[in-house]
Amino acid sequence: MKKLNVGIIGAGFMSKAHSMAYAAMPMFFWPAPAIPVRAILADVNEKTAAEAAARFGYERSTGDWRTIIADPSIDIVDIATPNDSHAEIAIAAAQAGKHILCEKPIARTTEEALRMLEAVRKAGVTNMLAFNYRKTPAIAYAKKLIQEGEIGQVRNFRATYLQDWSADPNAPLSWRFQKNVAGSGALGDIGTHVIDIARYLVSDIAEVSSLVKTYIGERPVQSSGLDALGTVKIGGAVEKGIVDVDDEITTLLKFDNGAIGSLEATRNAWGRNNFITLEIHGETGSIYFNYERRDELQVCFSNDPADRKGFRTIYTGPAHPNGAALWPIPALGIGYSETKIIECYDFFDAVVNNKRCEPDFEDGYRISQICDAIITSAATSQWANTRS
Ligand code: NAI
Ligand code: SOE
Repeated sequence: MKKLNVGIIGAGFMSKAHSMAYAAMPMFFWPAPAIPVRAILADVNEKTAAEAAARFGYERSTGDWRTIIADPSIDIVDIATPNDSHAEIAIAAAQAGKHILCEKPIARTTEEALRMLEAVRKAGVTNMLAFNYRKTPAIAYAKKLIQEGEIGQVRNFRATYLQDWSADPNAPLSWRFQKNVAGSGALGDIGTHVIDIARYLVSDIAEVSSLVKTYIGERPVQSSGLDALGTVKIGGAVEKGIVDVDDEITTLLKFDNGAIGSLEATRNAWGRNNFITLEIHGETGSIYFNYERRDELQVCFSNDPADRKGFRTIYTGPAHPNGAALWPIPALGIGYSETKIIECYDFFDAVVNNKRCEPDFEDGYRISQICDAIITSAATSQWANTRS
């Protein structure tokens, strides 16, 4: 069977998730499009790279990502670094003819995103953005129901992405609070996941009317170590640094296909952990999803008999998208890792069979334009067009 050599950049949270998917993908999807070979891992810190390579199963490591780009044996470059390095690495990888899996959001700015898009188009390499939540079987099944007309024309889409790891002002100043690294705050970090799902399930977004807030203006500086996402509390008199990104966004949406909706994203909602909810109302039915109960899709159809009309729960399993590859009966428990395994399968399938991968850099660029419109709308108190 064909093998493809992967060079991964970054040794943190996503490096672990992607590496696990490379190991697991052929165990779930067989025959696999190709076998991922975990060839080399790079991190800015050489010692961290060596440790992570041993832990995540890579043959070798390096302290310089350019080693991966220069290596002719590497087929795939996996970008699992913070957002400030996505553009530089992706453009170099495309110029070297490598296929690219890049973490979300595509970049810090739309200008960077456009340069990345132009580079992959020019090189003709397969490219994918890691908006993995849309790979959750229940969300893919919602897409199937909508495409098959089960709820009729979509009228309203309502989404939240709520977390609470940044609600405590003593949670440290992660790179996720620094505009020069992250680009934006909750908007780019988690809002983009639900913008991706909105575009996937409904249609592209034409206009937005938005509010953007920052509640906690400074945070304790993190002295060392990997990003701990608020789990390490720094108390007492400590040096503080400026937070220059948003804590929360809320926006109304007008879709290209005439549907309307709303979307909220914050990492400051006490009690909410990874609370991605979607409610979609169509002419003839409704769909509800909550990622904290991600095996389940709730559906309601207008033609159900009057005495039993209401939401009912479908547990995803072998009968649902990618379900047959995962587990033999419903409700065994789909997790975050499964979304990454499906993402890995889709990417390898696209590379080997020379297909367009979804979501790709074009989707990432559009999502970046939508984020810009959300910021513009909040600043001007006006509706903003996502294409101007
Ligand atoms: P992290 O902070 O856990 O790890 C980042 C790693 O990249 C660190 O090991 C750091 O030393 C390394 N690094 C930073 N700059 C580098 C450079 N120029 N060259 C080589 N190594 C470098 O970050 P995490 O959480 O893994 O996030 C990485 C990316 O993944 C971000 O873009 C983030 O938005 C995205 N992400 C996506 C998730 C999803 O659900 N799809 C979940 C978490 C993060
Ligand atoms: C932190 O908000 C984070 O790790 C995001 O960066 C991811 O994209 C999200 O999936 C989980 O939470």
